[in-house]
Amino acid sequence: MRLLVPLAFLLLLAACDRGTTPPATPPAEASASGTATGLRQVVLSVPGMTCAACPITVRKALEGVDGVSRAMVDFDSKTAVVLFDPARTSIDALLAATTNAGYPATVAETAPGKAGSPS
Ligand SMILES: [Cu+2]
Repeated sequence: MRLLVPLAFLLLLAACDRGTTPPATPPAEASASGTATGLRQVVLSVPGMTCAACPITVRKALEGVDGVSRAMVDFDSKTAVVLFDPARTSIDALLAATTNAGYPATVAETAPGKAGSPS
C-alpha cells in the first residue's frame, strides 16, 4: 500500500488550510556544494507554521528562489536557515518568497559579516 504515503502527504497539505497549491516545479539545480565561497546564510523567523506540512511549503518556496543553495526549515523553532548567493538573490527576495507562499517571515539572524552579538 504505497499509495498511503502520498495520500497522507496530501492530507497534511490540505490540513494547512492555506489555500495555496504547492509549486510543482522541481528545484532548479541540485548543486550540493555547500562549500562554495560567496554564499551567505540567514535565519528567518517563520511564525506562521502551524503544522508539520508547513515547513515543506516554506522550504519549497525558498528553494524556488533563484540563487538559493539550500533551505532548512525547522518546525519546532519556527525558523528557516537559508544558504544563498547574495550576488543572485537577496534577503528581501527570500522574505517575499515565503510571504507569497502564505508565510510572512522576518529576519531572525544573519551570518556574521562583522562582529555581531556573540551570545
Ligand atoms: Cu501546515
